[in-house]
Amino acid sequence: MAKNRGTSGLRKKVKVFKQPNYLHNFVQSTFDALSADKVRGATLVVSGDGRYYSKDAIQIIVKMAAANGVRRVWIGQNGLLSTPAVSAVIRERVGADGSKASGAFILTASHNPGGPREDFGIKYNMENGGPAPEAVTDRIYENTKTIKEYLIAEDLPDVDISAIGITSFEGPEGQFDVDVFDSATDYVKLMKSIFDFQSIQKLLSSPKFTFCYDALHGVAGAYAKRIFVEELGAEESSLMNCVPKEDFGGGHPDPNLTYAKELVARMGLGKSSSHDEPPEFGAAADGDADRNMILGKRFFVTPSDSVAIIAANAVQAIPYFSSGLKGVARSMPTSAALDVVAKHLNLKFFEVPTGWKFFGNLMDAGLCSVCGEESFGTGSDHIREKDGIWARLYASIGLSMVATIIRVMTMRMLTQLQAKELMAYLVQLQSDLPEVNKIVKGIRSDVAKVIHADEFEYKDPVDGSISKHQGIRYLFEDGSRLVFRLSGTGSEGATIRLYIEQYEKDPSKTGRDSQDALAPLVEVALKLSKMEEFTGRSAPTVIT
Ligand code: G16
Repeated sequence: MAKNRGTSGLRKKVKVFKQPNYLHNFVQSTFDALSADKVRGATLVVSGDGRYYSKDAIQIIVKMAAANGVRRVWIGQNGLLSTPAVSAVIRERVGADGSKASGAFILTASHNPGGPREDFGIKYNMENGGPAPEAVTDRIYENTKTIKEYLIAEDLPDVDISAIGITSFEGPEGQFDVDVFDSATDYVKLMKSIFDFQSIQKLLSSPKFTFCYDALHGVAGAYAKRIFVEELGAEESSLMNCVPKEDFGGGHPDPNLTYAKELVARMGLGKSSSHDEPPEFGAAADGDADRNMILGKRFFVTPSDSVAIIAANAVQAIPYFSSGLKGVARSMPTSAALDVVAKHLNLKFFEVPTGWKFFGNLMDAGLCSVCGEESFGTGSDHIREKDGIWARLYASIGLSMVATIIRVMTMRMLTQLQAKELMAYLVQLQSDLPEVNKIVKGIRSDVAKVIHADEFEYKDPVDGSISKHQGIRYLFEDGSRLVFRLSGTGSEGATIRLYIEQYEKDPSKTGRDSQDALAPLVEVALKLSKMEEFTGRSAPTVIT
């Protein structure tokens, strides 16, 4: 089996997952990587974003769970649970017999497309509701290399996952229950304990506040109608693409300016005026509803700014945070806007590698309340995953504050081919700062000096574990940064992510087009890394 330690689980084309025993090997290797009490007699959640192949995968995992001695499996109706809802279910749901879940298989390839020729994915979340830490994913990977057999209760009949209710079976290891429950109830209850729903309802009923929400045919649709329409009284016409589909309607369920085209057009981006007045506020989610994109009328809020804005206003805006923030955290490539807020509010601050799992330890130790990533993820310690609907609820309250705070611009670029050679070159280059500066000055004399370069390494302050090779950073004297790292979520080939950031102190310059403003740094990044030489590309495949 291929290496499965991606940024968040195993993601491959459906045809790869359909190979004999492929999914089975991953599932058995996961059971074998967990301590026995988390499997035998335990309660497991199995659900996901509903993409193609999920229904088959659920039946396989249920049968394997029974054979491995699992006592009960909880499944969201029709196999649907968003990634944040899975986290909420693990942490909050109590079964009719008082049972609590000890983990979950989440079936999703996140923002990657779905369908017979597209992507499927699976990851395991632990009893704290967060993604398995590296120690566990490393064990899973090692097991996949040596696995000789898997256990499966072939005789167990398929379970009807469309009907709510508990079905009991006589499994090979004794009684085995499958509990199919409503996908939204636990999550909605949690949201109501965090936000002041009455105030949001008042805001949404104001004729001055118009919004639209695009689920890109992902699982967010199952929550959007329930929360925005049924609970908060919004017009159904505010929802776009909110029917979950196995192939996401043929689209790419990635909430960014490239793929959420319909929403971007409706919000009037890039137009100074339009025939139809755009709504005041827009948001989108990815396939499994953990990522989010926030837009204002004719403007885009970068995810890096979102987390800074959330942190800056959390205590005043959200009842859940009324007693203060324990600390804040961002992933390394996320812009330093949050650092500015943390300094200003005198908050504990952490910079972690890419991957939501790194925030979980900080939250469990009571060190962090709000965190975020440039890859369209924001969240808090209410669960242990990033949370697209939470972010959208927050943003509708915080929107009025947005326009004044955006000061940092970021940009991301993708390419394929020879990514590893390019990274090896950059690792070598970063160790010689005078040489780096000589090259930079030769490319653009108007760009600031590089004062520090390194390959990012993280020592977890809670458990002391060390994560190496987390990307290469070039830090400039004026606060600008260039970061290069390999993506860990693609299902094929290799993708380089290039993050370009510039701090702008002058408020009169903050409205500039980010591509224009960043042009000198883009030139430096492409030439310094010999991008064209290594990859044959002189421009990115996607800019977000
Ligand atoms: C996953 C992780 C995120 C991480 C992202 C990075 O997101 O959950 O914490 O920021 O991957 O992606 P890449 O490695 O491609 O840059 P998701 O939404 O894909 O599960």
